[in-house]
This record gives sequence, structure tokens and C-alpha cells, in this order.
Amino acid sequence: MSCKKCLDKVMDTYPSKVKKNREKHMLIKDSDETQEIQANTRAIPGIITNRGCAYAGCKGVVIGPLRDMVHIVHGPVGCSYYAWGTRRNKAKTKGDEKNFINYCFTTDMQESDIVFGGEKKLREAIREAVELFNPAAITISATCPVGLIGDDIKAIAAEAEIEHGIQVLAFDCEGYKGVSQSAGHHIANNILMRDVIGTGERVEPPKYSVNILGEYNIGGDGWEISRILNKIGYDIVSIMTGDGTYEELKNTHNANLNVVQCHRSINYISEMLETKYGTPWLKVNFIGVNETIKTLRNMAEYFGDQELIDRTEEVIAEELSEIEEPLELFKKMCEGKTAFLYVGGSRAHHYQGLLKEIGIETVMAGYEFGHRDDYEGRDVIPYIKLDADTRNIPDLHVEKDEKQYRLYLPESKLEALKEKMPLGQYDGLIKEMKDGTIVIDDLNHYETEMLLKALKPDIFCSGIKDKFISQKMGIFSKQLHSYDYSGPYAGFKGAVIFAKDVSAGINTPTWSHITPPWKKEPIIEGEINEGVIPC
Ligand code: CFM
Repeated sequence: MSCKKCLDKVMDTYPSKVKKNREKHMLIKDSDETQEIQANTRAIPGIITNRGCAYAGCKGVVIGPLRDMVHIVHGPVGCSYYAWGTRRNKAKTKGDEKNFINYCFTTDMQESDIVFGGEKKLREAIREAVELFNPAAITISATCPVGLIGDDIKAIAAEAEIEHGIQVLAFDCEGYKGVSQSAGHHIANNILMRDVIGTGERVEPPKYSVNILGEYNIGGDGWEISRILNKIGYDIVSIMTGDGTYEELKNTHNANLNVVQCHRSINYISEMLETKYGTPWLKVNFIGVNETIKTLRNMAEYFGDQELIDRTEEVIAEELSEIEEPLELFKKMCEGKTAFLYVGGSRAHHYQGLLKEIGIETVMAGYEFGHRDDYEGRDVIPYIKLDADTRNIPDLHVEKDEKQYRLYLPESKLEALKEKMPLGQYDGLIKEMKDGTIVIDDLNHYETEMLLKALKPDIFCSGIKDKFISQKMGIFSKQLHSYDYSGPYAGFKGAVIFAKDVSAGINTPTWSHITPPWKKEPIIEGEINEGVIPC
């Protein structure tokens, strides 16, 4: 079935209002046209969306991985449980540093707290956390009921700072604050930037000092990236926020370059760091061999020293020599297969290159909560219409810090480099896709089923919410959020682990034992008399 027919068929089932809405969220790539997609708008009530909430984006994604802080969730226990260990942002203790990543801290609000207020409980929870764990700092994340009943978490945080002598950060990230977890990223970015980043002493950083922004160490990706960068000779000031610490975060302004892996979740901070401290940011991608090489070369060229450029090439050659053979083997097992990618806000783009390297073509890709710039490229930002939901998230206005602002490279050099590499820039997902392939925003479960049935990809890369829909249809699903207990997938060695997992998944004989529903469907369709419920 052609992609056009396939989308028409999906649309046919919808009532006209829903159809009108959903049509704007999908397109078939056509490089002869400038294509626009609607994104970051409310999901239709009643539709089973894969999206999460603002709280998930704030606590679960951005602040949760900071391992030496206690992250208290003020709300019913379910919200904490949902965010407890489900995202595989790994962390390990170094020396005598603290690591609370395996804990789940909640005020466990009950009905009486909702009726009479939960502030007392929150104060007690902070006291208990300080007494038992003595953390570097504390965060409080608000869940929906907190916003609805009006508990003043900011006032409690301010009181607690005086009482305990440590920083207590309050995040107004009630789940309903935005149309998806993307709102929570923004809320978290603002508070970290306003209250933590830059509070460390301003020092002259080592020459090749970098921060890795938007890297959350899922399945150990951040460790693999750090291994490569350290091998070349970079100093990593902070990783934001995978396996990160409060102390590192305070010193983020002491680096000569910010590299940004997931721009969706952290572009607010990268922009603000440049405005306030003059540190440029480079869009990078450590997923896929070619993208990793391109990233490393761009980084070396930014610093511009021949010694670093040579060392980079040496490390690339060394790493390649170890992976070329296994990668070739797995490629033989995957060549000619097709993929369907549906992930949060950047991975549906980042993984396309790696899949191509092992011979897999992406036939459909989409984001849960990406914005138009994630699809169409950063240049589109000035043209994005701001709706009430977006305005709900206050923008943090930062200015140049006259005392601490410092340019590592002269402006003219920076401008020249911008012509060669994505400094302060990124292209969207659409550009990378082949003509005739499908792009869909906020794909729902009905559409997932219909499209899997029609396109029959060999691999469906998504998450736990829809993994088993696909597997019951006999299509291998690789979770690109959690990596299904595997990883790392970043860098050179990660590419081989990914290729191995995918080859095994696609080629397992399991699929021959599953009969997809469409093979069991009757050839003649009939209806039971209206009103008669079959028992
Ligand atoms: Fe960035 Fe992420 Fe993603 Fe994201 Fe996420 Fe994630 Fe993701 Mo799941 S920060 S946007 S909110 S790369 S948790 S590590 S995998 S949806 S594509």
C-alpha cells in the first residue's frame, strides 16, 4: 500500500474534527516542497497518546539523574512510583560522593492532605531527608494535586533552606502545566539556570573543557561518550544531567564549549549559557559511527589545535579498528530491513544514521513531544505560533554577566566556524528522511496499529507503552527509551551493541511462531445484530 493510501485509510475512521486535527500532524516527505508539521499542541482527549506529563519531564528527565541530591516528589505515591527507576539513567558513586538514584522520595499525599493541605507533610519530609541522608541539595517536584490545592512549595523550600543550610529547589512542574513532558524540561531548565548553574566559583577552565548537555546516561551512554572524550584529552566539567552532580552543575559556566546531544530537553540552558557567559554550543550526535566521527571532528576543529585534531584522528582510527568487523557481520544480518521510529523528542532523528549504517531504512519516524524545530530545523523557531499552553511556561530572561562573560574564540572565528558546523544550530528530522517516507507527530495507539499493519516494518523502535502491540503482531520492537536492559548504544562500541541487539531481535525464530492478527482475520466480514452483545 502506498504511504498516501495508508494515511488516508487511517484518517477514514476519524470523525471530521479529529481528522482535521490529526492531518496537520503528519506528512509524507517531499523534498520539492517546504513542509510544515503541527507539533507541541494538545493531544485529543480520549486518544491513547504515548506522551508523558510536565512532572515526568522535570523530575523524571532533567533533575532526576542528579545523583547527590534528594528529589522529593510532593504528591500521591503513584506519581513517585511511576518515576522510580523506570528511566534507565544510570549513576555510580565516585569516591565518597553520595548517590541516591535508587531511592524514591515521596510525601505520599493521602485524601486528608488533599482536603487539609500537604505543606506540613512536605516540611517533615524535608527534615527527615536531611537527617537520614544529608544530601548536597534537595529538590521538590509538584504533582497535579499540589497545584490544585495550592500548597506553597516555594515558601516551604525557602524556609527549609534557612533551617537546614542547604539549597532546596522548588519546581512548579504539576503534570498539567503543559501539553507534554516538554513543558517540564523547560521548567527544570529555568530553575537550574536561575539558582544553581554559575553559583560555583568562576575559574580559568582547562583548555579542552566541555559540558555535555542533554545526555542522560541511559544504559550508560554518557559513560561511553565520556570514555571517548577523555581518551582524546577533553576535560568534562559537567554532564547534564546523566550521572551528574549538584557540584558539577554549579560549575557549568567553567567550560570552553557546550556540546548538546538532546537539544529538545536542554536547548533552553545551552542558549542561556551562551547569552550569560559567552560559551557557544555545538549540536552533536554520538549515536551512530559516522555521526560520532563528525561530532569529534567538529569539536577538534572548534578548538583548532593541530595536536588535538591529530589525537582525534588517532582515537577514531583506533576505535574503528575494533568495531568494523563485528559491525559488518551484523550489517549482513540486517541489510534491506525497514524501521519505524517513534520516540520522545530527539531519538527518532538521532538513530536514523545508525540504522542506515547497518543497512536498515527508516520508513516512518515521529516524536511524542517534539516541537516544530525538532522536525523542521532551528530556523523555524521565529515562525512558531505561541499558543496559551506554551505561554504557560514562563521564559527566564538572562543577560550578559559582565564580570563572568568570556569568549574563548574571537567572534569572527566563531562566525566562520558556524559556516562549517552546527554551532548554535540544528537541522530537523524531516530533512534527513527519504522522499516518500512518513513523518507523524504524537502518534497514537490506533495509528500505531494501523501503520504497523500497513507498512509491516522489520523493527519498531519505540517504548514500553506500545512495545507489545508490535510484538504481538510479530514485529520486533526495540525500546529506544530504555534500550530494553541493554546499552550503551552511543559512540563506537555502543554502535556494535545496538547492531548486535537489533540483529538478534530481527532474526530470532520467535516471530515464526506468532501469527499476526491480520492473518487470523476472516476473509468475509460480518456484523452481529445491532444491540446484541455477544457473550
Ligand atoms: Fe531527549 Fe532523552 Fe529524547 Fe527526552 Fe524522554 Fe529519554 Fe526520549 Mo524517553 S531527554 S527528548 S524526555 S533524548 S526519557 S533520554 S528516551 S522520551 S527521545
